Amino acid sequence: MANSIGAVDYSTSIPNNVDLAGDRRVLRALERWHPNYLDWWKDMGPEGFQEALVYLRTAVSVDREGWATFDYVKMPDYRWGILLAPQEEGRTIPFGQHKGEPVWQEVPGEYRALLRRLIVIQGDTEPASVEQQRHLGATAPSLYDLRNLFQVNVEEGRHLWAMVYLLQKYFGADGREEAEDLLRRRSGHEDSPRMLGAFNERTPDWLSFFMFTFFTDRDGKMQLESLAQSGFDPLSRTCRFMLMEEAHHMFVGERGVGRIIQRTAEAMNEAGITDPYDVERIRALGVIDLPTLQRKANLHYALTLDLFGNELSTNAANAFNSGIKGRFRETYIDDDHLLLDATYPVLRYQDGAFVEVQEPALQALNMRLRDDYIADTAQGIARWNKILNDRGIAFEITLPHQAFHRQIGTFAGLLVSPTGEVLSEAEWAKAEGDFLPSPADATFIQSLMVPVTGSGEYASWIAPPRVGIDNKGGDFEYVQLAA
Ligand code: BYC
Ligand code: FE
Ligand code: FE
Repeated sequence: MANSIGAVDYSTSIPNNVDLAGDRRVLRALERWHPNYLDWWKDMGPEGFQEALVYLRTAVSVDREGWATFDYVKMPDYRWGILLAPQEEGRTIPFGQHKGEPVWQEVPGEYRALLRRLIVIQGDTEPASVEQQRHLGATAPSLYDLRNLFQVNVEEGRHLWAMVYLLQKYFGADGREEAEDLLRRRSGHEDSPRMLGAFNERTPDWLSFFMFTFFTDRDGKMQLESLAQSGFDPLSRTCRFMLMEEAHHMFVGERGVGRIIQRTAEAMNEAGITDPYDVERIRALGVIDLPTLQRKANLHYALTLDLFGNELSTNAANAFNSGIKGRFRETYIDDDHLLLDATYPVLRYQDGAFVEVQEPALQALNMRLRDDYIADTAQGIARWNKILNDRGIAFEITLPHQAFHRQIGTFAGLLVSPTGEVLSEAEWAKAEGDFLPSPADATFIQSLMVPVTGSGEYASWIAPPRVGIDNKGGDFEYVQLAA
């Protein structure tokens, strides 16, 4: 039995700390869903490598200390479990019209539809990212990176389980249907695509993968932090545990790009190249030039900003007012947590200029979360730039203007350069290749995507990590490829 705090019951087919053994209805529903999940994993999960032994982290506890163990596992044998952060005694709803009331352990009837929709959207992104990344194993730059890819993949799979548990436990028959649909939609599919834009884009190469985990998994962090504030306690507890795994995903992205930047800087210095725009000579060194990295960053940043929805949103206002979705670090914010009279500055394009307009704060919650995201992202970008600065390379990665290349919200339809000039169609067409990855960039990056599978070997375009995973070295055999 899972009775000590944090302990997870591994005796049942589905590891959990929610006493599934004592909840036959939900256990049976999940056991029925499980084979469909495995079918999905085999069809849409990592291509190849299903027989390989991967040195994976598995969550075995929800205690902050020592919550995971590492061991060689075949991915289909990964123990996808249902883990909720421990219940906090006496927790009250931290915001909205029910502020101060005890949190809900059951779904409040009047908010059922709203809650279900948010859980489904969150759930939909998790398998989508696995689908987007499924071809990358074939071109991994090292066994270390291959292992990190698969770690991210199995944990995104577990995040799907986390949302499916909530649907099966709290939403009865329609929850069961939603759980099936989460396995039915496909990233980029013409007829049944994933729900949000960025999750239908391709992740064609490892640079895209690292950019995605840096930029888009960070949207995951922001959204999960907001849902972790929820007055619906099971959602809050679920998200709090997911966030412990999420940190690794962003680490993979930040350090992945960081190691690429490092390698490029070192190769430039060794070859005596000081001009970062001397692209042909830099590419000839087998490394990725910095302007190409900037264009990739531009693309992933813009796609990710779209995930915050419209700047002004009644959905967001309702979710906050009803205590379902809070703000980033809600409990640390010093205000009334009701926002009925508050305003918030929202960026707009008006009369030929970008201006901030004060809007009702409740309506502007998507904008606020996007601002928090931008600040969080900027810290990672600063660490990338330090790598360049430390090696004397005169180049700075920058975040493009918020209106650049947007498809959702008030800037959709505007043609805006990364530095924030509004362009004509002709100007855009002429400069697009400087702003966004071009077909030529894609061809060049693809030319570098050759697998490197020897222990301790790394592709020409990426530096080895300073330290490995679980205190192992960079030359540890992180994946034992099947004979
Ligand atoms: N693409 O009122 P609005 C992660 C829709 S990532 C397509 O502004 P709202 C992860 C919108 O649904 C985190 N459609 O919307 C990362 C709405 O449709 P309906 C995922 C879009 O609700 C990496 C309509 O436009 N979690 O975990 O205020 C790897 C009106 O918009 C998009 C969440 O997002 C778009 N980009 O805000 C793995 C949290 N944007 O209802 C995993 C849950 C908007 O009128 N979701 N629309 O038919 C939410 O909180 C909100 O649904 C959103 C949208 C913030 C996404
Ligand atoms: Fe996730
Ligand atoms: Fe993630």
